[in-house]
Amino acid sequence: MSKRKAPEQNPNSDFCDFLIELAEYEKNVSRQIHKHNAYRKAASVLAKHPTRIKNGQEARQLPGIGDKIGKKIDEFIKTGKLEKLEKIRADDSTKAIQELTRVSGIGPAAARKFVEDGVASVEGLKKVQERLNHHQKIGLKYLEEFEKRIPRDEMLQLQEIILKKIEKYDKNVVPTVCGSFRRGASSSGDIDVLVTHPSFVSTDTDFDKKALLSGIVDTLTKAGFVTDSISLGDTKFMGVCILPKSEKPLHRRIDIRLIPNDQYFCGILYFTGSDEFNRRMRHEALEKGFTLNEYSIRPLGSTGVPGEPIPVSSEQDIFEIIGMDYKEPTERNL
Ligand code: DCP
Ligand code: MG
Ligand code: MN
Repeated sequence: MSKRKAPEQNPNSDFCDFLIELAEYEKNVSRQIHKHNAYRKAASVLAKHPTRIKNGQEARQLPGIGDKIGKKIDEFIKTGKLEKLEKIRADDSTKAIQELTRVSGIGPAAARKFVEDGVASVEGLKKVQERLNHHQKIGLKYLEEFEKRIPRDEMLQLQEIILKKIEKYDKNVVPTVCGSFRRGASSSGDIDVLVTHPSFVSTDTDFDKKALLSGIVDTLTKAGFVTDSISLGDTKFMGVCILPKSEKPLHRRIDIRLIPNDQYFCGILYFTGSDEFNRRMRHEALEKGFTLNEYSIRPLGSTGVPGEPIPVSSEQDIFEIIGMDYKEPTERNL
């Protein structure tokens, strides 16, 4: 979690830790994404709070912290632990599901299925390779490497190669590295690249998307940058890359998305995140009568039916339409 401060800067780090552990449980095991989001939001609010929270009552004054989390904070202060977490930690199938979802390509549903079929650990997975799909095999192969975050310095070097190779392949292609990197994060979990081409617009059904994207992927592969492909569709590549020629390169997850020119700025906005920032901005848009997603911003008629996409030629345009002050990517770390 890039947004977490080091414990010495965060007087509420122990609360944040248990909230994040609960959030992970809700996402991976009980699969209640709303609860997951609620715990994460509470953790991020507490992480930013400058002083030590004294009790649940005080915590409830903060946005995103309600009665339930307030009670948990009281319980934690009083007993030094949480009944709910103790139970979660002690449950074998929960532990197994948590362990299996460490593997890229194994989500909560697949993990549950493996556990039901008697495969309850990463070691167990290695013995049943034939039951894994291609993505899961790669996830298992690079498990430890994918779990290591990418320092910003390496992100900058990776970006340089991506931009250089793509420019060489086709100078009209416009690449942008988004995700936490674009928000200025000191480390990133993966590399999120968006590319567009001036002659590719969403209404054009003739444009050969597949040729362009696979051409880019081929170029990056021949350069020794892309090492594995997880999946290659018309507009989305999921794969693995390394810093070529470095001594002991770690394998990193990379996604490359090809976006139509007219949807590029909504795409960049979305894939820059953070996810919490996106949720807030979508909410703000709705209040002003617009619907915003990764493709477009559209006005909502009085009946709530979305109209045609509003043309935008920058991220600023989108903020302006909604009537929000522009936020630089580095100010979107919510
Ligand atoms: N995104 C979103 N909602 C999701 C998933 C993603 O809005 N459920 C958007 C916002 C994210 C961006 O896509 O910032 C990229 O997704 P990542 O999972 O790669 O997240 P980050 O790049 O922000 O963080 P990390 O450094 O962990 O990769
Ligand atoms: Mg990312
Ligand atoms: Mn990503």
